[in-house]
Amino acid sequence: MSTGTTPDAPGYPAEFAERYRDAGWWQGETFGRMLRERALAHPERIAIVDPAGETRRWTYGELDERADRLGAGLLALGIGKGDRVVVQLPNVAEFFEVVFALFRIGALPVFALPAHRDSEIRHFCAFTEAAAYVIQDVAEGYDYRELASRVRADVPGLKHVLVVGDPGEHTALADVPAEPVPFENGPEPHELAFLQLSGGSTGVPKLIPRTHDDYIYSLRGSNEICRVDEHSVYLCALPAAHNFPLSSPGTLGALYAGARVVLAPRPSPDVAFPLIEREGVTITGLVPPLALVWTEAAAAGTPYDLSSLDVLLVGGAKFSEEAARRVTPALGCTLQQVFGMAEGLVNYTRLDDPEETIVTTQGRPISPDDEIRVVDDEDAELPVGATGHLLTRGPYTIRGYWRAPEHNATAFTADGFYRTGDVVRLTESGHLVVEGRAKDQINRGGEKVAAEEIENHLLAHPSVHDAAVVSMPDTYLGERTCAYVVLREGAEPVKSPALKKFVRERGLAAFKIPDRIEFVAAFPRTGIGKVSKKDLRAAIAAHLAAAT
Ligand code: J2J
Repeated sequence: MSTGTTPDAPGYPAEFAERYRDAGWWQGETFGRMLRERALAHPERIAIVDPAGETRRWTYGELDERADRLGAGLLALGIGKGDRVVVQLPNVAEFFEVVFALFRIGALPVFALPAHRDSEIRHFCAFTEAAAYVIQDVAEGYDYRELASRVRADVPGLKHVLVVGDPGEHTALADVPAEPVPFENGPEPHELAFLQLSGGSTGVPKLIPRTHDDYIYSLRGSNEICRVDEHSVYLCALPAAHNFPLSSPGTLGALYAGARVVLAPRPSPDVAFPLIEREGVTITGLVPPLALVWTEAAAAGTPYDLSSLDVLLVGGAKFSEEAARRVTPALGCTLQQVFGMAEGLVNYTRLDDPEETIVTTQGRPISPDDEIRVVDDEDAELPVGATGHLLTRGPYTIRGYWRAPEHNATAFTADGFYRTGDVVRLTESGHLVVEGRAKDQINRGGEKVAAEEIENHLLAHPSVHDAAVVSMPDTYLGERTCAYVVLREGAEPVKSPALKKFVRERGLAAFKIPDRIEFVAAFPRTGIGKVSKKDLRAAIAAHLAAAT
């Protein structure tokens, strides 16, 4: 029998599960038990530092007790094992209280981002048949309670909205906790722990089912590679729900190690640098545009002492060699490139790799059991050094998305390799270099935008006949989005600002709104009549180059 398989998602075939257990990768841990063990071992040690407002410092004992009480309260509300709960919180301590409460009772957090709006949240709540949706009252000037009211009106099955802060018409999270009860029905290590979001290339984001066993292995492996131990202090500068700051090695890796997590409400140097000095931060992770901003701020001279910082992880999008070379001189820490994906596979440069390797590659896999194939368009394996499609299979890479059998048939090979959509090359030393992308996605400084999703929003406009969204080069973000639009003949003409406004008002994350819209009479076509996005990308790149 395969393990972790549910009617909703394919798990690992039995022979693989056995191999991963025998090898010691899967050690039969769960998140709920893990936190309890840490809390028993060092109850007084600080686990979470939340500097927003008056700084809060939760010990391991306190986090454990809060998770217990909230878990009991959620059970009393009728939320139980296997139920989905959409969690959309900024970087606040309650994120961990909620997530560990859910882990403990075996309910599955669905990790939404603070940037998500009506269309994404409605989809997550409806598609997962969520029992509850957890929000902050107001963050960065946005009132999530109003969003929740609209979503509830559209998704009647959504029974509970739980609010950190002032609940308005909903329920305050602070009113939910109850007396702890023994959780006899907690999840098993091979069962699902949560649903993570895929960057995606399809009309709606796919959900990624991760098990306790597989994810905890990726944390343990990451900790070893990034040298995270109980003395480490991890700064969570990116949105906490992102897979990178969650697990590479991230906040969950830090908690696994018994280390300290410091939450940055925003990732800018004016917020992060004082926190690094004050809290003695040793390690953090950033996407390339932020790494550039930090490098420049430090090189220009900062009054803050950053000398505690040992390691800066940079990943989520390609970090240029030139930018990579500037990190250590400016920030005085070791650069570690990370090329990962919420579906599983994570690659790191090693801290003792030669500098050339650190600045020119995106690292090598965590596990000796991570299988890597670089193939051509026909799935034929290419020799080492050739550039091709990256396929992967291993002890923490999913075998299928959640409730997506049709998509799984093409996103995975028959023998269970995940088609990453990344175009890579393997070096002689076994390191991967990301050369490009075959998936129909824009990587906007680490934020992933699925072209089809945005095209669908554009097509909803009555004047739009056809739409094709492509990436355009950008010195800061690496890529931005450019939407090519063909207007409907005879329809009311629409201009770029009005069309952007139309898309924004449909309710979606701000980073998905096209940066630029180009109106054309027709799209270039490939030999077989498909829209040639390659030609569109070349056209906008040439146009931008000519303009500068
Ligand atoms: C080029 N492209 C990269 C890199 C990710 C750690 C780090 C990142 C993610 C992440 C993650 C890249 N160079 N260094 O989950 O645990 C692009 C690839 C990849 C996609 C995955 C982690 N690092 N990418 O970014 O699920 O295209 O995960 O397939 O958001 O980001 O995106 P996501």
